[in-house]
Amino acid sequence: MNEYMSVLEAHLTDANLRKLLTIPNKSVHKFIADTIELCDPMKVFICDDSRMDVEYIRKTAIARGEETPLAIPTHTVHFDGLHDQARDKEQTTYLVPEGETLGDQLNQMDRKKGLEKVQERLKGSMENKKMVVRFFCLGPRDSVFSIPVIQITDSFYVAHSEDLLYRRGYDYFRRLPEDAEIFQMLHSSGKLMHSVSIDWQNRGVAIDYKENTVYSFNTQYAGNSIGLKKLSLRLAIRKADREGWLAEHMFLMSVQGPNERKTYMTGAFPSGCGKTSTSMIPGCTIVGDDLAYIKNIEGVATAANAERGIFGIIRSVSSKGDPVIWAVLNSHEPAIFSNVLVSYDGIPYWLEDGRDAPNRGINFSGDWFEGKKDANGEDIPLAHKNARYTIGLEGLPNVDKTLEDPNGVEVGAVIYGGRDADTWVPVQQSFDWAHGVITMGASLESESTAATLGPSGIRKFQAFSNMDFISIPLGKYIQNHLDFASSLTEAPKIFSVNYFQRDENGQFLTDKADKRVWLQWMDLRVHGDAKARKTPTGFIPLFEDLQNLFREHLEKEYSQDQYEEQFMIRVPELLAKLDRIEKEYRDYVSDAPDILYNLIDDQRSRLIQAQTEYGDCIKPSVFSIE
Ligand code: SPV
Ligand code: MN
Repeated sequence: MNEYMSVLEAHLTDANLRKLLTIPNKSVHKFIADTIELCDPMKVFICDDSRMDVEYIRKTAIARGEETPLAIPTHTVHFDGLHDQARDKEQTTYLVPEGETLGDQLNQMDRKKGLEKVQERLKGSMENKKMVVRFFCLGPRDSVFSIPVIQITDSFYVAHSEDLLYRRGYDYFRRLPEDAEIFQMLHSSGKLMHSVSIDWQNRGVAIDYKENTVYSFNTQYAGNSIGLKKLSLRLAIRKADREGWLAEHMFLMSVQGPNERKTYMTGAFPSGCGKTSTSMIPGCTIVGDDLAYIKNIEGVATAANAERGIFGIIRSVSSKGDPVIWAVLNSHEPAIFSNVLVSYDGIPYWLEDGRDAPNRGINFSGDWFEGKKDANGEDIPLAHKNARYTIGLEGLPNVDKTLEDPNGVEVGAVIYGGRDADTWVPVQQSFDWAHGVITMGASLESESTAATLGPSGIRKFQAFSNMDFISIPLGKYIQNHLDFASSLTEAPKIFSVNYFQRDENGQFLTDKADKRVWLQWMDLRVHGDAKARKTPTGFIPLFEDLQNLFREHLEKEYSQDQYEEQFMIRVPELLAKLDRIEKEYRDYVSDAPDILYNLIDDQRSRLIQAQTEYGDCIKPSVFSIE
């Protein structure tokens, strides 16, 4: 008998209490009892991952109107409120104990004050509602990557989404030692109207890293509410910092090279910049599209996917451009669509899906018809730009067979990329690990997208594509990356990519499909099978190698003109970028390591020297082959 028993006994039915008490961990009992006292739910449901319990969650999400069935019986749609369509960065705050700081770039407030605000927001938030308790495991179960997570929510949509996205963990929790480190997630949608959070002006996400607990309130958008996604990533980054590994906003995939060899690559692109579409490239297999944990296991950089599903952007997914996703979204594999348009016969539509859209239906604004305006007189689009789909990975024909491997996979390459109109070439390799960490990861910039609230298309500093989630001072985070390689037998190769280069008329210089070639070139470089030209910013491909790869993998003729335009070194733009990055660190990152400034200086000198010799725009062919 433990001290929280009276609260649990008073609020749980015998059946639910029995399910809970097979998990012996007292901190779990305490978290649940404390939440009951704070949020005052009418009922409590403990989910034991049995088929019956999991089905109950899906059915209740539908019965409560948080989801609506679609024409395909395994599919549902969920709508978020008009003002709750993306991650709210402004209202996402770290609760920092007295005397600590996370540096000038992260939103933070005094922990004590923050906890008071959280208590205020969550007090009585589950009156007249049922509270769901679920147990999950981030990373494969029973592996060095596993992190147990308890999720409490009053949203059955959240509990259902997590079922598709994460590994069930009830049995795993039953085996945990008493002192296991557990992440605790507490979410409440707050006041609802038509199943939508209406108190969005008081929404927030508060990260109490001291207690490994994250609170989310008055929101339902998955990026703010799903505890195992970005809420846990922020805690995982701190855990990784303490334990000497890396928790990253990265896909993890396998590229097939000559003779069927497989090279695992992990890639960090900001939200909405091509992580999912890269990991879905035909001919490759996917382990994960959003969150990777990378550990040094016996001298080898080894990675696993924290998740087992995809919460993907659906805009512009079409039968032609994304045949794999398209097929899954039209199959009977379970799926939750969010913020799409639903026709009266239950078919979901979204922006740029390549179909003729109906001119009316239901969307996030309610009944929708073509020409419908919002309060400001602006057209309401048929679906939101950040509309999404939620699916499990196991239903995909291209899922990599290591998805559940507790040993993870060896990482051959790490890729950094953003929405960058005018600086980086389509693909290049860093000179070494430190050069890649500093001039690629730490120097990443990207235009903002609809994945976060606020205007899109604004160039922002986006170090490691992880700026929205980094939860330790940035200089320390960079130093951790530098240190990570020092005890590896061989560090992965680091590359940068840029799918968003434009010419002076604003036209993209590369095709969506071309990324396959950049990856195949990386595979050759990882195995020492291709030479490269050494530019001031990194190693770039030879024209002949790309020409062959375009023929072999895309049946496309790649021209010398394309090569010269795409791989031209744009010196003034690159120098301006170095200045912006250096200023960012000097102004805001007091703990940036010296090597960052040294490597930026070196890159600047190489660029200036090349500019003196060859001018502002330098053809790739002038650089020597190594
Ligand atoms: C992202 O925005 O990076 C996502 C979706 O992957 S979410 O973080 O859940 O908003
Ligand atoms: Mn993401």
